Parts: sequence; structure tokens; C-alpha cells
Amino acid sequence: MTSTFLADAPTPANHARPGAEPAAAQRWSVQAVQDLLERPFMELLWQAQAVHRAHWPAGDIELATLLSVKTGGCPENCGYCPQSSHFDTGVPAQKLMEVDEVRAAAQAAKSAGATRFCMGAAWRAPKDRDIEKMSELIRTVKDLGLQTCATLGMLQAHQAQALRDAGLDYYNHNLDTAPEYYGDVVSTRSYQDRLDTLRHVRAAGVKVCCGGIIGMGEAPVHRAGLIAQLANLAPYPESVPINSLVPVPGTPLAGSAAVDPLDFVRVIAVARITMPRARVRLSAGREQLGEAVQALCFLAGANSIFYGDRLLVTGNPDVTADQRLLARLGLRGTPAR
Ligand code: SAM
Ligand code: DTB
Ligand code: SF4
Repeated sequence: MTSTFLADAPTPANHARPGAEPAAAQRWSVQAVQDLLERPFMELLWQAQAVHRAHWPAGDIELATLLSVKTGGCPENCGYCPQSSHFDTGVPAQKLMEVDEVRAAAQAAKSAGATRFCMGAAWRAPKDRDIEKMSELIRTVKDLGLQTCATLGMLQAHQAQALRDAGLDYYNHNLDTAPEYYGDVVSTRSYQDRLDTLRHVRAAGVKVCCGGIIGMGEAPVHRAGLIAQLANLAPYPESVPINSLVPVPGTPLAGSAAVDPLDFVRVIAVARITMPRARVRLSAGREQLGEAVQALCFLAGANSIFYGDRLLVTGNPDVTADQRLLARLGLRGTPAR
């Protein structure tokens, strides 16, 4: 396809054409990502859609269901999170769910059309005995024919390996924002801690699900910094969840200024352009975005959503509303394999 839009677009540092598959050695500078974010909106969407069509079947949306298997009481102080024990958000701490309960939730998700099931636990870092219990949950979900994902906090190398041995397909561990802004959001762990866990996950042969949150008061350069970090992981993540902050009363970030919805769409588009083969997931905050903005996100290259009436502890559009929206847009859930 020839287009003056594409000809003028910012490219990675080694000048690969947009839409070409970046090799591991290609790096996106923060400036190149920021230049993309600042492109005229229509040109950016055109470019993102062209990259999307070159790498993915049109109309295919992955449906991933979340379940909080261990809720609340987390010792970390992530400023956005309703599950931190540092903040008074009214979320009670619970213990790990039983296998039968998780199996029933996974079966219900599968019956509703989900192909991927992600279990979240509000741990800073699981203990080895937690990994044993999670391994049983992973085997249970895998036996139902679903892709498995877990997000359990920081992992050591042997723990990632144990999860892989149990059948874990993906591990979700977000970088959340640029390194320069991270300390404004959480102080109980470092950016390097996050990168270390991602390295252990990769080394164990588990696919990486890693993204961030928009709307935490970050500057445009921090949005560019987050995307550059993700795109420069070698290789970049297989899944990239882009969350819009869900402001939860009691959390330090609850009063953050709302994101301009079109700026959120821009971030999705830039994630698609810089990580062509990643599943870009339109994640938390879909209720606030509304259906028209979600449609723009799909046009910008989002091809996955969290599907189910709940995220971890906050709300999500209900399944019938999502089925109606996908049908109205001519989109369909990824078929089960
Ligand atoms: N404890 C694990 C961890 O931090 O990696 C797993 C669970 S944690 C809730 C998973 C991700 O959810 C966070 O990294 C963050 O990106 C996202 N998240 C949490 N609270 C959010 C909120 N209020 N709005 C948007 N995203 C949120
Ligand atoms: C991700 O990036 N977003 C999901 C999932 N990974 C685990 C979590 C969103 C949480 C939103 C607030 C809540 O319900 O706790
Ligand atoms: Fe704990 Fe994860 Fe919430 Fe941070 S985001 S407080 S680590 S559950």
C-alpha cells in the first residue's frame, strides 16, 4: 500500500518501515514514539489500521475473562489499586479460592465465549506453597481447553518454571508507566523488580502479557516512555493490556484528571504500530470510555478485551452488552482452537 501518511511516519531508531516486523535489535526511541503520539489523529489511525491489517485478521477480537482468585490485603502501595492494604477502599482481604469455585467460573467464561482465562492474586510475591496451589488452578483451567494466564506479583525463576510446568500460557506483569514516573505511583518496589520478573517469565518459556495504565497524571512523555519500554523488550510482549485508570475512592490516584478519550485511542494506535504482532488489549476502564470510543480503539488496532461482568474488583461492561457491541461493529470473538 502506498500512502503519504505512511511515508512520513516516525520509525524506530534503525529506520525500519512502519508495518515491518521489528527484529529484536530494533529500538524505539522515546522521541520516535512521542512523534507518533502527536501525529494528526486521522493519519495515526490510518497508519495503525494499516499495520493491523498487515498482521491480523480483520474483525477478530480475543475475549479474555478475569477472575480475582485471591483478593485484597496486598502489602504493595500501587497508587491506583483498590486491593492495596495501604488504602481504605472497602475491599476486604480474602484467601485463595477453592479449585471447584475456580473451575465453575472458568467453565462459565468458556460457555460465554472466552478463550483465555486470567487469574489474579493480590500478592507482592507468591510463596512457594502459593505456587503449588496456583499450579493446581492452572491445570484445572487448562483441562477445560482454555488458554491460561496468571498475574500473581513478582516471581523468582524457579516459580515461573513451576507455573510453566503446570501449563501456564501467559503471565501478566505490567510496567504500568515510564520508569521516570514509576516512583510517583508506587514506592514499595522498583521498575527493575518488574523487569526482573519479566525476564524470569521469558526464560521459563511463558508468554509475556505486559502493559500499563493511562490516566494516572502522567505527562505525554511518560506515555511515550511506557510504550518505548514495552516495544523495546526483546522480544516485545505477546499481549499488551492498555488500561484506562479506574478511579477508586480511597486510592491516592482517585482524583486524577480524566484522560481525553482521543488521547487514549492514540496510545492504542501507537501500541499497535510499535508492536505489530502483539495482542493489544483494551483493558480496564471500558465502562468509562463508552461504546463509540471503544469502536475507535478497535479501529486503532485493539484486538482483545477483558470479557465478563467484573475485572478484579471493579466493574466491566456486562457480557450481553459486549456481545451486542461486537455484533454492531461486525467483530467476532476469536474462535476456540
Ligand atoms: N498483584 C499483581 C501485580 O501487581 O502485578 C497482579 C494484580 S494487579 C491488580 C494487575 C494490574 O491491574 C496492575 O498492574 C495494573 O496495571 C492494573 N490495575 C490495577 N488497578 C487498576 C485501576 N484502578 N485502574 C486500571 N488498572 C488497574
Ligand atoms: C491488566 O492489565 N488489567 C487487569 C489485568 N491486567 C489483571 C486488571 C485491571 C484491574 C482494574 C481494577 C480492579 O478491578 O481491581
Ligand atoms: Fe498489590 Fe498488584 Fe494491587 Fe499493586 S497492583 S497493590 S501489587 S494487587
